[in-house]
Amino acid sequence: MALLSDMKHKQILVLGAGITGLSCARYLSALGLCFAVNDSRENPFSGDYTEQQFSQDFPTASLYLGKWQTDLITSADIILISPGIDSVANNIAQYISANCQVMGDVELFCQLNQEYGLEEDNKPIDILALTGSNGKSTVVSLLAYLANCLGIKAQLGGNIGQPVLDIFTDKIVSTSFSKNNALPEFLILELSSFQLETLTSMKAIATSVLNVSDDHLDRHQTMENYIRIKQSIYHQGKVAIINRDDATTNTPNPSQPTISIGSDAPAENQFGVTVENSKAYLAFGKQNLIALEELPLAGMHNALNYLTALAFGYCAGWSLTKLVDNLAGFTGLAHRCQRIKTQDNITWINDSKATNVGATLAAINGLAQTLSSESDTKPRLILIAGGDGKGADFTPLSAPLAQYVSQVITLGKDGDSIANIVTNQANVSKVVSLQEAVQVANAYAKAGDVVLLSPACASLDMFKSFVDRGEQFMAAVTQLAKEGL
Ligand code: UMA
Ligand code: ADP
Repeated sequence: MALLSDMKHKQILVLGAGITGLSCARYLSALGLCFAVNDSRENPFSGDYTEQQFSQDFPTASLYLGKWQTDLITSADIILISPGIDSVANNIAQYISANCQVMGDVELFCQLNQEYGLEEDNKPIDILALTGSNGKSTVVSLLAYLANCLGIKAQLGGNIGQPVLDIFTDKIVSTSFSKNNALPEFLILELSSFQLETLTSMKAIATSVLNVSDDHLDRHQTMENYIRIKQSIYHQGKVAIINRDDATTNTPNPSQPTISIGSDAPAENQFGVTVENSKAYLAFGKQNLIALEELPLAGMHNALNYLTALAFGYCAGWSLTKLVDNLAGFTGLAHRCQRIKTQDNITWINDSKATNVGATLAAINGLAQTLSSESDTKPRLILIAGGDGKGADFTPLSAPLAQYVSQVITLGKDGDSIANIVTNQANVSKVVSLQEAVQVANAYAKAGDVVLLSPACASLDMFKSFVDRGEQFMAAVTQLAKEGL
């Protein structure tokens, strides 16, 4: 019980009082440990959670808000740092002592998982972990859905918004009431590059980098650094599931057992896509598994998402036949290319979760088969984009915008940067709000056209979150319907 028993004698500091920080507080408090929580913002809590509520929930904790407490940072033995906090950019790295253990919540979870696993009657929770610039939430949710269909006790955790330490907290809290609260057999873990930066001890059954495209370069500085952080997931798992279409998803360890997925026909024991009599199938080796047209999530990027989920299930020892039988039951997540309204035969698509260029490219390419900006008979695509670009280069969007998009409506902090890469400036409209963007799109659209909100940017310059942005978009479209515009 090295870490657990050790923690009782250590000064523990939780940095950040968001979802992660509060989950750390819940865990430490359930163990009865003393700790401090420090957040640089005056009011970091969301909803109606207050400082008073915090004191009631965590009587053994001290809370410091409004600035970094450098003295606490200097004297801490263990710092649990939230993923959104860049210790260098926040000028706190310099105060951390050389003997201090700095870890993220997932690192603490993984170390504890090994320790709990050594206890009598226990075994560590098996971990299936993935990262990538896009598709993480879709794949982990699909995988959790499939596990549930197969009767396997699996839990989702990580960047998807469910902090992993809650799994142990629930167990500690509930054993006082019931002895039957078994831990899940599998943890299906979504990891961001931020979480990977503080993670070294995960021992997963399988890990994957789904894809890598320009994202979070404001924090990671260069693509090389971002790719290196993403690939660090492979050092912490047995099998590497790689994407043949994207060389940056390769494992840096050439002798690691590898399964690949890709949009081409697969070799033996690999996953891919085959075409027979003009019909495309998901395939495993020579075996066609299911026709793509039978699956609800469209586009080649979603075919790769399906294949990755199958590859993880395969590595976990789940029945491939049963996995395939249940694939079509998963209908996708909100705010990811979600069709929300067809009014006057105009289709509105909410892809608010497209917070980087790669996701917007996938959305445009997915729609491209049915669209053409050159023909009057085919539907036209109108794109609403912009927000906080996080230092990204938008030029990869230039060619698809010219080829497939009739009108680009831009907004937000980096809206002008997107507008600048549009070849024909007559096809650009600049607006100041999402409501105005919807009005402008509606005025432009004709029957049969598609209006796509796929911002290629984070939302935080104008909205609380991508969910808030997506909901405001849907509300604005619904308002149009009410007004009969
Ligand atoms: N804080 C500071 N100073 C800073 C930055 C943050 O004091 O410079 C404080 C904030 O006031 C806040 C706390 O730190 O109170 C927030 O910590 P956080 O930003 O790490 O956010 P959490 O609420 O703990 O949520 C985090 C992830 N957020 C980020 O990585 C930015 C959530 O991913 C994740 O769901 C959650 O942990 C549970 O694991 C969100 C995200 O946007 C969805 N992720 C990025 C992405 O998907 O692209 C990486
Ligand atoms: P993440 O959790 O990595 O942000 P999501 O599943 O939430 O991924 O999807 C984010 C955005 O990326 C959405 O716009 C979605 O349509 C798009 N997307 C989903 N899967 C892929 C993929 N494999 N490649 C590129 N874009 C994708």
